[in-house]
Amino acid sequence: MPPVNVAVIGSGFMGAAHVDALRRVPHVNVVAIASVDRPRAQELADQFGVPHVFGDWRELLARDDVHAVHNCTPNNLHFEVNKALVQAGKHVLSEKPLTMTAAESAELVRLAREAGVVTAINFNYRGYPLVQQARGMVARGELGDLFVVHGHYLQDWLLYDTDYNWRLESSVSGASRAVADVGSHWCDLVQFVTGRKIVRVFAHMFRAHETRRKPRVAVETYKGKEVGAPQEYDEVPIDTEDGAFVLAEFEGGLRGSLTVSQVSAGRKNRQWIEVDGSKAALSWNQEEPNTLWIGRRDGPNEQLIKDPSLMDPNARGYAHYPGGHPEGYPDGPRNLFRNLYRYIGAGHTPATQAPDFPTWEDGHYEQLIVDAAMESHRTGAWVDVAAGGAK
Ligand code: NAI
Ligand code: SOE
Repeated sequence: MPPVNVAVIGSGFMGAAHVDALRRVPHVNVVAIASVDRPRAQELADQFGVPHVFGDWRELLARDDVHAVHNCTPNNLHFEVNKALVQAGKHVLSEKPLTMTAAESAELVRLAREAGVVTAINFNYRGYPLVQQARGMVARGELGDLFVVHGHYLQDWLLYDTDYNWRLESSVSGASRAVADVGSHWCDLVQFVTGRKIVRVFAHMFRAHETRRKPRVAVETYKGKEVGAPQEYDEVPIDTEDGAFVLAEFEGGLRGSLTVSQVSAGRKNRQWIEVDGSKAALSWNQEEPNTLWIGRRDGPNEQLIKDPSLMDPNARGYAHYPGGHPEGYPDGPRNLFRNLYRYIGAGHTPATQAPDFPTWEDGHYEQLIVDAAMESHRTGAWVDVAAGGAK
């Protein structure tokens, strides 16, 4: 299989994570990094042996030696950058959220189909071995009829009013923050594991801080926790939610609930899912991803440890080391990128083969869920996840 040449846009938290993961994917060359932070992009390029660095991502568009691009920019650039890339004929992996509105994400899906390129979105938590195992167990009916899905996504990095990042600015991040930023991962994960879409939501959003102290210098994602309270700041109003409670109805009448919060002390990235069925239940926690809990009524509960020899064939390929050797956050994207480039390398398209990675269609559907949650919060009513735009 000839190698696929990949460029990464953005050199922040995720730009660096993508380069690192891509370097561990077979048949992929990372050929360029583009970022407005050129010095940091150069530093990454030197570290990982990447030949080209650009200050402007548009320089990638006309290059025939760039086949695919990863968009790791802040949310407000996703639509413009993703659109230009597919129109230039590039395969694109976008960071989540796909765009800031469902109208934009519908347009992107349409444009990508017209261009005939392969698109993906980084709902990276699907890439964990035990998440794949959980999906297989549900699909094989090991849980029986599904009754309830519940869980939460809790963080503390925005707990204090001195914590700041571009995600707190709706013009950069979007009208929803906690739900779109991390609740979207949870919704994607439970839909992936159960194989059922969320069709209706009832949401109540809340804000712990009406104003925050914005430092006069930019603070990278999570770094505010290390540097402490800013010495020089402006007090600014906040118009996005610090958290939410979301009730959800899934296809087939399955019901669920999600609590999401970015102000829960001690919780770092506690993304926790539980699926309860008529025969058994399962739960998985992103902070302890190498254990899958299986609950039973008439027998002892189990803790399945990530160990390829104990896992199903569908999940085994996502584990790269024997049992007792934990695999973690950097390995999820690596697995999804592997699937993506295996698919592109084999010349597949969605018309010829179902993708084994999250796609822009999934990203668009998430955007519809986020929009429905915001409308529900505004109106105090259940809202259907509209099937508007491209499905
Ligand atoms: P960040 O602030 O750490 O990095 C953003 C990068 O984009 C910076 O290097 C910045 O210089 C660059 N940039 C800004 N404007 C640009 C432009 N016009 N052209 C080129 N580069 C530009 O942000 P972070 O945390 O890396 O987030 C980036 C995206 O990744 C967001 O959409 C976020 O939602 C997503 N994300 C996803 C995660 C996941 O687990 N799937 C984890 C963290 C972030
Ligand atoms: C910050 O809340 C963040 O980095 C999100 O942007 C990511 O998508 C999530 O995976 C971890 O937390």
